[in-house]
Amino acid sequence: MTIPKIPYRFSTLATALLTVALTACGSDSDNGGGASSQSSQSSENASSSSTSASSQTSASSEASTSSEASSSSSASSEGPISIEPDFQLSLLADFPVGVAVSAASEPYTIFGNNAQPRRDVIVEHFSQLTAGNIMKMSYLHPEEDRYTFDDADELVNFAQTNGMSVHGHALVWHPDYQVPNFMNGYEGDWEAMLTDHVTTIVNHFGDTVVSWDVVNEAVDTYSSNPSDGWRHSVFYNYEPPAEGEVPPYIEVAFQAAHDAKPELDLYYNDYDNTANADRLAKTLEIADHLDDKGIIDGVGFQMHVYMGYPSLDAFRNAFQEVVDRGLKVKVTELDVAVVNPYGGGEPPPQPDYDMELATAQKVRFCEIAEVYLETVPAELRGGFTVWGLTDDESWLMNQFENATGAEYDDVWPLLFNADLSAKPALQGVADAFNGEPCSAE
Ligand code: 9MR
Repeated sequence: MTIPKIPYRFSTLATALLTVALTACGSDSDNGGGASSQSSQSSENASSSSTSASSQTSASSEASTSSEASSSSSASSEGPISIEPDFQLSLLADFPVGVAVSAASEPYTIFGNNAQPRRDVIVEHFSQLTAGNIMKMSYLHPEEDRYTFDDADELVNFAQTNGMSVHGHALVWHPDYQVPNFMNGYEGDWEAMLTDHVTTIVNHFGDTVVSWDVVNEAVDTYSSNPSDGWRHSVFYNYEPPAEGEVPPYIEVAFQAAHDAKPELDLYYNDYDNTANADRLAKTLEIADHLDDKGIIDGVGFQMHVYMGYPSLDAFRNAFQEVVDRGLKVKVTELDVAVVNPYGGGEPPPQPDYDMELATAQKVRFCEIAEVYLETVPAELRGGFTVWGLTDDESWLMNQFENATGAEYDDVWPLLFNADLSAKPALQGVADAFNGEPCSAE
């Protein structure tokens, strides 16, 4: 059942919001950051995620939801820098506008007793949900003969009830804490096993999940281990590819998903495939191989990016490569950290998230969305998704600390403050969706 989106209302939050007049400030977007920053970011991706994954399961949802109310992501003692939007973001776009959410008993779960305000904001501004965690392999398929769908079903039902779709993430992903134990060193018929995994999950959700990251992060051009540019994961090791070939497990997974539900949109998803030429080339190698077989619909660009890096031209170029192939482009995990700890040398100190920075970030979000709209024709727009709702729930603070040792209380990468008020960045995305110039005004 699809319930139409409700008209704009924000009264529950209105009194808490401080409407601000944005001061003029230029954009950092094209100042560059350097490939090395992206390299370090990416090679650390999996290890830090491990930490956050385990910490997530140990905290209670009640603790997290109550802390939401008391913590503020703004450096200002006068409260967070916020706007009072007179729009619903998703109604400004004719493609999915998504947000990654926590569910079940995770911190920041949208199902906590105190999470109604969080749910309200999500329903207000987004038309698609991605499960940040609970639809990964080990959650859905912990043992070879056992699938656990209850938590994901709750999320999918919530989305449906509120007129939102769900993007599935992710059918095949390598980190060892996400891979079900039985898949490690699997000694049986791995093709049949992986086909069963994909088929069972895709069939379970049917059309309630409209698109999938079928394979996530199969490329590894950073670690010194693989010289072929492929991640030597448990899946790769089932059957390493012949030289110059794409690892066979990727095609097996896509073929199974396609055979199960040919009408769904099937994506290959990866990070650092905008500015990093090697990673983009490998991504396109996968896309071309699957496209020749007619079993891929698009490429997902995670886009964990910074204020000044990558450049807008890098985004444009990467999107264009996919568009030129007639495939869809989906921004799957966007966040824009206001500090880049990988820029070389000592990680910079935590900045003051002041009006100038909030405004620059507004422009940056706007420009990214604008490039998406300018480069990707309407029929190839798979969607535009941010990786979390509020700044305080972002994975990045853990990531940066684990990767560099630098501690940041906040890096302000998302569209909403910890108290659920909207940031100027939300206005930036809205400006782009409305076809208005990206402006600091
Ligand atoms: O944000 C997610 C974090 O909460 C989890 O602990 C982690 C491990 O499951 O995964 C994070 O999400 C990752 C996504 O699934 C794939 N791209 C990179 C994301 C950030 O690490």
